[in-house]
Amino acid sequence: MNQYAIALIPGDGVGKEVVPAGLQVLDAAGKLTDAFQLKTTAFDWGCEYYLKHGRMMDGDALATLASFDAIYLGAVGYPGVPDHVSLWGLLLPIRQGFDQYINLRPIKLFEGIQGPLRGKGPQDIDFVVVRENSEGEYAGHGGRSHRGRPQEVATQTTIFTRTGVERVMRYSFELARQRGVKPDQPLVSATKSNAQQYVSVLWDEVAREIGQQFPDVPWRSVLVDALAALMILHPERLDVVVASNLFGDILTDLGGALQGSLGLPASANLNPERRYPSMFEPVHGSAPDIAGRGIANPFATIWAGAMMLDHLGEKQAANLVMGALERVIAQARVRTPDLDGTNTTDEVAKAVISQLVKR
Ligand code: GGG
Repeated sequence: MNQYAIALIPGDGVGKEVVPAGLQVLDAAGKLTDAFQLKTTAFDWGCEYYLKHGRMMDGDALATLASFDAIYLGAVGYPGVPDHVSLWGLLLPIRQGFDQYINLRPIKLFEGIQGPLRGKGPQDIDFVVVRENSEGEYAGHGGRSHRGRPQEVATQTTIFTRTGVERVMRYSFELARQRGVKPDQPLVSATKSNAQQYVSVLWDEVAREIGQQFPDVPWRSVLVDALAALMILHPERLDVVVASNLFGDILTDLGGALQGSLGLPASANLNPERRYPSMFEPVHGSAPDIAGRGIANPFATIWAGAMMLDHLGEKQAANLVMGALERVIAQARVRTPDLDGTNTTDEVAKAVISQLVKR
């Protein structure tokens, strides 16, 4: 039996509710397949920790986390701690410190969910956004001077490196190839090279160079504003989208809306070379408005857990969890309020477990 050391960081708000729910499902999948056990260690890092200790996580957090096989994270951020403090104190140091340069965010409308787009069903909305996760607009480069004076200045420099763009492009072209080449769904590279004549032009040049190494994979470059419109008007034309850190973040919230609820989309922060642990999390944040009521949708966290199992090599269990999730959604009997249901987080997790059957 395989054993995996998993670091749990529930974090803030609903993160503390959805991570235990997700873990129940993953443990049940381990028992059912008799293939693996998750040895978990929970860390109480987050905004409450910050208010007590003046930092979001331990000073040696990365050294501690480095010994784990994967990290399962809930959400970060809570009123009382500025958002940039919580994000730069926990999530971004882990993504950057562990060189998790791929943020994989699948966008899929599940059977049984009424999406917001007229005339578009599950067959039309099924694509993956590959978000560059280590640099770009989130490089953390910049500063403020002359604070509070009329001449105050703030800069936030976008940094694209050739290495950084090459590796995210290569990953995306390989993913498009793996998903099966479809001439009517070329890989889309999100750009803004009309306005951003340095960073986005480098991005486009590298896309062309890497594209030449994948002559079988059709691709095109689309301005990010036009891409936002395309996601609404013709999502069926999308299969793999590669985008910079900020563009990818914004587009995938739009993608979450296309899925019918922000309680659904999941994401994987991957270090593809496996030099460091990868991290799996729902796309959504800590949702302080519903935190503590036990009604947060655990779907995204369970889905992120399935991505973690897949990454660990437990493909059978990952597929069983996804199948169970899809059946619960399709049956529409057990749902949290974001999907117009009346059930609790725990009831949804239990419903998913009840659908976990070997077929
Ligand atoms: N689930 C993790 C979380 O709290 N995400 C909210 C957030 O603000 N994320 C920013 C990002 O993904 O860049």
